[in-house]
Amino acid sequence: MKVGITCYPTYGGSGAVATELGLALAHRGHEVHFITYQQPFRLPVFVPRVAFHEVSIGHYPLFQYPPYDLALAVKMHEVAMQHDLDLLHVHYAIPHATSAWLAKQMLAEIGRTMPVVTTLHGTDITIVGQDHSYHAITKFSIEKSDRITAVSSWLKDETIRAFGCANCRVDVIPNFVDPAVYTRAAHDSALKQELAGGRPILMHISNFRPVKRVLDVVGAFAEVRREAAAVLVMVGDGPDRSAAEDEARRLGVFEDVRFLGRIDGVAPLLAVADVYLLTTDRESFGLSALEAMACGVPVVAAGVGGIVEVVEDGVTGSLHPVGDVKAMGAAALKLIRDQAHWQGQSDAAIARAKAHFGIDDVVSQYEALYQTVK
Ligand code: GMT
Repeated sequence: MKVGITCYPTYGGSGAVATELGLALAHRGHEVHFITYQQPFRLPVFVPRVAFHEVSIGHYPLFQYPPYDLALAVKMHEVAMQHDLDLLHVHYAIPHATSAWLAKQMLAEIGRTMPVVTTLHGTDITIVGQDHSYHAITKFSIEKSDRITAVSSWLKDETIRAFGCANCRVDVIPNFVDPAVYTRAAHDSALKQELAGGRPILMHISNFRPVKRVLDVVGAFAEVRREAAAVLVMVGDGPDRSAAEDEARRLGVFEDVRFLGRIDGVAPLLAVADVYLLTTDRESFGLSALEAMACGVPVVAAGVGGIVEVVEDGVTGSLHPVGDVKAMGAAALKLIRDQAHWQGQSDAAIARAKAHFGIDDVVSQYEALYQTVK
């Protein structure tokens, strides 16, 4: 099949999932066209059967807000015609599902059918889509999609609740991980010495947006640090990074926190971590938690949203009330102090990641879905 994929190309789970899916589809012989404003961050320079089409936005002094969604629709229309696409698969509803609907209408004018598959990822439903400025167009664009998928059952239910589209058929296709990449065996363990001088490593990866509650990550680490030697590795960047740095200073643990900034390939880092911390207050899935689990890293998280479908409480990590940094700290401390407990959760995490979220199985689910609209 010839598939057009649109996503946010910069750092973030939805872009990572869309890109890994495109690469896996190409590997299976499909032709994949990424249509977005920048080369997706997980897309290597050249891969057979994969093309990147850059959306360029015309500027004009009248435009205080250049209309990216229109430029995207035009590029989708152009790529669909030039490459005879079979379908458009958009990741994150706003504005991608709307642009795809526009492109579909333009193609219909010349007698071309263009099915649109929309994958809902998280804040497109839970935050941005519920903002009054975007609610009606998000509901419309979701309802006009030929197929809708959500990355967790929780997100599916939340979509139906927030948009009232009781008749929408939303299929749950979870995020996935490649166990050949996300494994301790594939990476150099010497990095652990480099980062932490052999001390246990707690890790967090995100875009440091308020929803991630990165101050709680630092708070939980401070609980651990009070009792044991350890290092916190914070990967990523975003609006709350400075506040997290300040919190580390305030709690007297700044010397033991490494703020690495934005890093695209996180597998080598996860492969040397001992505990993964995820403190988000509304997580639709938690891709980084899954990637950590695949690397055998138990996850200590706030037990909300779709994260409870990823992390099995007490088995592959533990789930706690949002903001309960004491409980999260205590759970992390137990993991780094009790080797047998850590090993049990680590083994279970690897097994769960492979059994429920393996790349081959999930990509097949998308392929099957595509066949229904082709
Ligand atoms: O919704 C977002 O915050 C953006 C998105 C992203 O691009 O990082 O994250 C969401 O999609 C990921 C991939 O499906 C999920 O793993 C994240 O849980 C989800 N983020 C939230 O729900 C906060």
